Amino acid sequence: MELPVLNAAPPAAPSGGCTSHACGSTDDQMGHLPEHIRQKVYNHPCYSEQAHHYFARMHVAVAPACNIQCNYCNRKYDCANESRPGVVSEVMSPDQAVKKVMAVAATIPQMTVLGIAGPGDPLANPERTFETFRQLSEKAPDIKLCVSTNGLTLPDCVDELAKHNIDHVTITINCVDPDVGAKIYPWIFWKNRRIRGREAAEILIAQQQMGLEMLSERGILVKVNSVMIPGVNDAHLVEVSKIVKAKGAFLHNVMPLIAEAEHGTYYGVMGQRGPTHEELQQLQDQCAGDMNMMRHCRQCRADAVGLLGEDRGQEFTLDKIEAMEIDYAAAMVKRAEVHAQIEQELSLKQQARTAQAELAALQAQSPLAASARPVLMAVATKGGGVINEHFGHAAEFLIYEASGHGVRFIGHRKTTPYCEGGDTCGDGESALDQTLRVLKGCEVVLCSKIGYEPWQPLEAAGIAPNGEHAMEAIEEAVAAVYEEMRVAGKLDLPVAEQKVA
Ligand code: CLF
Ligand code: SF4
Repeated sequence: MELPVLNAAPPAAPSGGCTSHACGSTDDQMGHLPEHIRQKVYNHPCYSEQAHHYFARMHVAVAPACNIQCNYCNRKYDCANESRPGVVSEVMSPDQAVKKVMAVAATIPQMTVLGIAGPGDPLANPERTFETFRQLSEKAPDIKLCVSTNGLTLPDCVDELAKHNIDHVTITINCVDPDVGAKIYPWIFWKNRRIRGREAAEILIAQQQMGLEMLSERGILVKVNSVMIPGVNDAHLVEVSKIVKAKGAFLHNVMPLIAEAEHGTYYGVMGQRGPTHEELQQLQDQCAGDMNMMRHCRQCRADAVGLLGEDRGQEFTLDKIEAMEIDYAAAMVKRAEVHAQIEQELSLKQQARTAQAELAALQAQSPLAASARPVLMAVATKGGGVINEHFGHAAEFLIYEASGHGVRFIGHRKTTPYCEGGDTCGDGESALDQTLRVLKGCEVVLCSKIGYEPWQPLEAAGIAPNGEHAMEAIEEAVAAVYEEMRVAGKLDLPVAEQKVA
């Protein structure tokens, strides 16, 4: 059977390259990337911020075992190096996993990437992990394959990874100093022995670094995940960023520690706190001087399905998959058509972004830029790069910073949807109160619609609700609102804070 070839051309590189200070996001640097690397990232929702609005990923939970212990992990849950702690995925066999992937790919043509990320460490389960990859590279060659690991056995697996055309590998590297590592990893299981303390961290770090170098030599793209643990490795992660970049890592994803006592992890029980939104952004900005930073990670489940931030797993339970008839050759034709449409849209968006970046570069040189303060805006979206979500239905908001230098994406914040939250949630906090707390620091919230009721509390909290840019491209709408604020004189900095342009 001859399989159709996907439209392989990624959106054309912008001619001007990156001219705004938003450099540091993968997309703004796409124009500088060699063609073979652009091919690998343009439709990978984790490696390209822009792609995550359009393309979906899925995980299959085929890897139950782990060979190390992290202080933020409890083995009852998914590997917290990629997933939110407290989330449990059901383990499946490689055969079941392959069937599921083909069912999802046929149903959600935007799904471009299959990742194995748990529930334990994929490379501590090499037979199950590689059997899944082997079958998929044969049966569904239009799907990119991706894996995430703690790195302990990575050097032994590099040849096998290359053999199955696995182009994207994530290594969780929380430290390069064994004294820091000893505070994060109580033990590792290595050469049939449990090794503890500093010696364990030393071995783990050496294996991670060796694995990173070996992958870079083979041209496999490496993303490094780091869990930010305040007081343990936060001050150290800028150094980690420098080192992994020098060794060829493509992207750095600094994720917040989530430690709750009810998860039963060492850090949770000991009351180790996670970082605030501000602390996380500050560290990401510091690391961005040295590396491309990922800021749109959703800490997915080991069985996640759909766009980042959505979970369509319930549509693909084993009984439902059993009942599906899948004609994968026909599905590939459909997938190729959908991908071509998205690529066309991305290409147009890229041209608009380039024009916007050039304008922002000009504006940045004007005295206005020096006297206008940056503003954080929250955006409700269901994907597609447009403002298309009702305020009351949003389970998360994307956060953008607008300034005289342009618009940049800085992260996302989760909440309980206002319309589904009832009167209270959690420890008595109402859904609206929770959203107000989550949006702290933002001055505008952009959504497709907003009811009368939350309007006044938002304004009282200093957040202007705005439903006037429904279905518009996010970055253009944020820039337009910022310009309106500037014209209305809402952006003037106190004289003492104005820089000389
Ligand atoms: Fe999965 Fe990870 Fe591959 Fe993406 S997730 S294995 S690189 S396909 Fe992505 Fe999810 Fe963050 Fe991971 S948003 S947790 S970074
Ligand atoms: Fe848990 Fe993942 Fe760490 Fe293993 S590598 S202990 S599964 S967080």
